[in-house]
Amino acid sequence: MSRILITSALPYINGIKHLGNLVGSMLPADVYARFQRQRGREVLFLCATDEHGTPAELAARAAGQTVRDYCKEQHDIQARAGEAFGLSFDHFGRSSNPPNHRLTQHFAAVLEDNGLIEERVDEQIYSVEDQRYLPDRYVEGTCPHCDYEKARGDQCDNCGRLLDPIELKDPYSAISGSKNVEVRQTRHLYLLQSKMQDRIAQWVNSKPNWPHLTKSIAQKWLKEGLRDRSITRDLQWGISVEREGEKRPGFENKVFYVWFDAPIEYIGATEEWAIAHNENWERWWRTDKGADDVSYVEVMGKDNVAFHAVSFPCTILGSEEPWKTVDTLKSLNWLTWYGGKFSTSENRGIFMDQALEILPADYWRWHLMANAPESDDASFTLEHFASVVNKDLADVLGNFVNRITRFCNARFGLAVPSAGVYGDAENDLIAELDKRINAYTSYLEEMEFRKAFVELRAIWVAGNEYLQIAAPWVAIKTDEDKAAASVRCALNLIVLFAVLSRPVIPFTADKMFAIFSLDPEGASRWPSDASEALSLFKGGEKFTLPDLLFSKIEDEQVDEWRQKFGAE
Ligand code: B3M
Ligand code: ZN
Repeated sequence: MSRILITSALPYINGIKHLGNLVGSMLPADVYARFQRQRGREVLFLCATDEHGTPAELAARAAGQTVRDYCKEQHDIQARAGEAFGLSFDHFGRSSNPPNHRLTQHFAAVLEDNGLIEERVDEQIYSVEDQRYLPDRYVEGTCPHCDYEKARGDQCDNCGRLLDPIELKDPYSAISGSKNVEVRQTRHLYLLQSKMQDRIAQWVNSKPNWPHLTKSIAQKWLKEGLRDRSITRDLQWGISVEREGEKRPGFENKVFYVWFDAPIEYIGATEEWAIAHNENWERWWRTDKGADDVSYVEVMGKDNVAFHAVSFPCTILGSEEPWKTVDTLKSLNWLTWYGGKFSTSENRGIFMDQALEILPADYWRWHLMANAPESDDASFTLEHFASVVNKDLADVLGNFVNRITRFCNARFGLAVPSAGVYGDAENDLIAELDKRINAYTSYLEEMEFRKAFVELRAIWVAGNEYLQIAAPWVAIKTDEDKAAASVRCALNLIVLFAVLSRPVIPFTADKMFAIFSLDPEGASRWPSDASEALSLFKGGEKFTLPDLLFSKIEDEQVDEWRQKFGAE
C-alpha cells in the first residue's frame, strides 16, 4: 500500500492564525492525515512556520524584538496552538532551520548550472530616509488596478492582484511612512520560469485528478505565460545567497526571496523530522531512493496555488534531479468573517487561541470542516456556528450517546446486555450504514469535505432514527430480549460513530472510546462493513457513564462573542 506525504501550506510566522487560515490549509490537511492513518496507511504529515520575508521583519519590528527572537517565540506559540487544536503534525518545523538553508542554496546552485538562473539589474524602490531598499511589503501605496490606497508592494488586498512594488502609485515606506522614495537599480537573481513554460504545462496536464479550483488557477497562470521572477531580496533576515559556503559577490546584503525558500521547507521539514526521529527523509522525497510509491498531497488556500502549481514545480523540475512532485493539490476558497476580512489590527474575527478560550477544539473543527469553503467562499457567523453546534453535535451526536448509555444503566446496568438477536430494524440500519460509510469514505478519499460531513451527519442521524424505531424503552415492557439486542446495537454504534468521527472530532471520539475503556489507537481502524462493526460487543463488556459530550451554545453567549470579536 502506498505511503502518503501530506503537507499543509506553511503559516506565516507573523502572529497566531485565525479560523480562516486554519480551515484554509492546516485543518483539512489534518482531517485527511487522520483519516488515512485510520485506514492503516503510512502517513507523514508536515507543517512549519514560514519565517522569512518582509512579514516576519515587519512584525518583529512592531513587537520591538529581534527577528530571531520574535520567530522563535512565535513558532512556539503557533506550535502550541496547533497542538491544542488537535493538528496531528508528525513534525512542525521552521523554514529558518538549517536543512532549508542547505536545500535552498542547493536548488539555486543546480538551477543556475542548468541555465535557469541569471543575474539581472532590477528596479527597486529605495527609501532615502530609511537608507534601504523597500522590497515587497516594506512599501505601500495606491493599487494601479483598483486604486485601493493601502496596497502592499507584493499584493493588493483589495483586488487580490499580485504586484511589483514599482507599479504602486504614490508609494511610501511602511517602516517610516516617508514618501521620500526613489527607484534605484540593484542586482538580483532571476529564475527563468519562461523557459519552463512547456515543461510545466505538460506536467500540469499530466494531473487529471487535481480538483477543479486548483486546475483552473494553474491553467490561468499558464495561459498568461510564465514570467521570469526575481528570487532574491535586499533584506537581512533570510537565507543568504551563497554557494558552498561562499557569499555571492554583490549579494552580501541580500537573501533569497521568501517564496523561493518556503516551499523548499516541505523538504526541509522532512529532514528536520528525520533528524529528530532517526528516520530517513530521502525515501519520502527522492524517487531514486524509494519515493516512487509515495503519494504526495498538498493543501492550501487559493492564493497559494500559483506558487505550488507553477513556481515550486519550476524549482523542482528545473533541478533535473529525481525529486518527488505533488500528486494531489487540494485548494480552498476563503472563509470570511461576516462576509468581510478577518483582521487582527481591527479586532475582527476569532483567532486560534481565542477560539479555544471559549470552546473546545472539536466544536470549531466540526463547524469549520462541515462548512469548509470548498466550492465557493463561505462566511463564518457566530449565529450559524451556534446553530450547527447545537443541532449536529449536541442534539444529534451528543444526545444519542447520552440517551442510550443512561437507558442501559437504568435497565441493564453498566455492561453491554447479551440477550436477544438482531432483527429487521438492525438489518435495515446496517444496510443504510454500509451505503453511507461507503460514500463517506470515498468523499474523504477525494477530499470533498463538505460532502463527506453531510454523510457523517446522516450516519449520526441514522443512529437516532434507529433508536426511535427500535424504541427499547417500549420493547422492554413486553420483550426484554429484543430491548437488550437493540441496546447492544446502539452501544456498538457509539464505537462505530467514534471511529468514523475521529478524523474531524478527535477529542470527542477519544472520550467515546473511553466510555468502554477502549484504546483509541487500536479501536479506530476504519471499518470495512457495518455488520462486523456492530458486532464488536457481544455482551458483558463493562462501561462507564460519560459526561455530556457537548453543551449547547446559548443566545447570550452569541451576543457576548459578537461584541468581543467585532461581528456586524
Ligand atoms: N506562508 C501562507 C499564506 O500565504 C504562506 C504559505 C507558504 S507555503 C510554502 O497564507
Ligand atoms: Zn487592487
